[in-house]
Parts: sequence; structure tokens; C-alpha cells
Amino acid sequence: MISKSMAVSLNEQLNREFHSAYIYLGMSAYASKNGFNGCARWFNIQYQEEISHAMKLFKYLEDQDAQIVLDDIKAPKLKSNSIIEIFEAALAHERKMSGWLNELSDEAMKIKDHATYNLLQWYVTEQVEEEASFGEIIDQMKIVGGNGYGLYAIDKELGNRVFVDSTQDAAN
Ligand code: OFO
Repeated sequence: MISKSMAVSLNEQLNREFHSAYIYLGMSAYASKNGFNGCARWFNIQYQEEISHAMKLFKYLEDQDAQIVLDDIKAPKLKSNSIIEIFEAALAHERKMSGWLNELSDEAMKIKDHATYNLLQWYVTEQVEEEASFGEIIDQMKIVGGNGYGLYAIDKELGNRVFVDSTQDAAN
């Protein structure tokens, strides 16, 4: 069983993961509306990933017999005017998520909650991959600049993404 305060913090993270899912669903809608069908698919898969991240936390809280609080999910706010700005906003969001996960790890370590600390390391590692994949796409988009054919090729490539539930790996 985990402490009440740790459970509160994990519930906050649970909400953030659902909020992330919602953000990416909004980005998927933006991409689709603007003719980037590959990006739309890519973001839709990112949405599914975030749901799996939320459900991994949900299951952990259940296993720890902790109180699960399903809070309101804030509506995503998209201020971007181009597809690259969408990916840049996504990267900025992931960096914020990494910061929160590091803070949660610190909290678990401080109270010697090894099980929660261990769980959080999975998320911390996952964040490195998430930041890297957003960063790579932004780099590619910068290389092609405003070249329509280049953007078309990137969009086509991103449309090949398939959902792999990384929370279900044997090691997890
Ligand atoms: Fe759950 O990793 Fe992105 O936000």
C-alpha cells in the first residue's frame, strides 16, 4: 500500500496522461483538417500511447489499493499555425511531462517508496524516447522547410506508424 500523499501525486499524473491523450487527439484533428493525413494517424497513435500510459498508472493504483480519483480533463488549446508548430508544441509538452515525472521520482525516493520509484523509472525512460521522436520529426521538417514535396514525403512516412503498447512488454 502506498502513502496517501504519493497516491494523490500519482492521481495527478494519471490526469496528466489523459490530458496528454486529449492534446494529441486535438493535434490529430488539426492535422487531418489541414491535409496531413499521415501526421493525423501519427498523432492518433500517440493518443493511444498516452491512454496506455494512463492505464498503466491506473492499474498500479488499483494494485496498491489506493484511491483512484478521475478528475476533469482540461480541453487542449492549439495555438499553432503550421504543422511544425504543432510538433514543437508537442515537444514542449513532453518536456513538461518529463519534469513532472522527475519530480514524482524525487518524491518516491524521498519517502523510500521503492515500488513507486521503480514504476516511475519506466515513465522516465519512456520520456527520453518520446522527446527524441518529436525532436527528430521537427528536425526533418526544418530540413525540408516550406518545400511541399518534402513535407508530403514526411507526412507519408509518419502515416506508417503502428501502435505498439510498450506498457505490455515482458519486462514491464
Ligand atoms: Fe505519457 O508520455 Fe507523452 O505525455
